[in-house]
Amino acid sequence: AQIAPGAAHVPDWLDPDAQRELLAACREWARPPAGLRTVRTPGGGTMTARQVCLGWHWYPYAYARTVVDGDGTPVKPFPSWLGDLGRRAVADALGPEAAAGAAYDIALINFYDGDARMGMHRDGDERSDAPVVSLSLGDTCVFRFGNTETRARPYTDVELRGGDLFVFGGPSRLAYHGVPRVHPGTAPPALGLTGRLNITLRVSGF
Ligand code: MD3
Ligand code: FE
Repeated sequence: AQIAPGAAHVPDWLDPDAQRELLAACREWARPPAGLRTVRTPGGGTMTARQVCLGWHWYPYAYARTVVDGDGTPVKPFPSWLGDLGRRAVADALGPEAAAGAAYDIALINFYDGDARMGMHRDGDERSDAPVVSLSLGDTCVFRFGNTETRARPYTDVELRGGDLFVFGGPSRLAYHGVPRVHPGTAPPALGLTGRLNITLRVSGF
């Protein structure tokens, strides 16, 4: 379903096997070196979701090839199968024209426990306007999709469940968005994940 121009939600895009495989890969990527870390913002705040990056390392508010705000090691490579998954996701959500030539080279993976949230923000550190692909695993969350002008209303709240795909392209690429709440204990029990995990795929343009 399209929720705004260029923003499409595809519930249940990942089948249970695909969810299991993606979770296993995320757990591997979360291990040190260059593993899961707590992100500290320049203002002295701490993000409640913990993060691991592939391809390029994001630190507020820029990209680097090493974990400059962590163990200093090289960022793990972005695997080509993940780029294929990203193009398939965009083609399914927005159509084949939108996916053509999108060379995904960044993955940001956020791990949320029951109390974790993400404040309203825009993602503007990439130089490409290629659509951002979001894949969710585990607990359901409230995803807040706003407007391009301000972090306040008007916005639309959408439930994002494990297995859901969301793609943000066109005019939605620079919209404010956030995660005001996670619903603990709503993950499919067979997956074996406590909490929520979100993978975003991006094109750096670098
Ligand atoms: C809209 N992640 O990693 S996913 C982020 O659930 C981020 O972890 C949230 O916001 C999460 O930056 C929300 C949905 C999402 C991701 C990227 C976007 C929406 C977006 C980029 C541009 C516009
Ligand atoms: Fe974001």
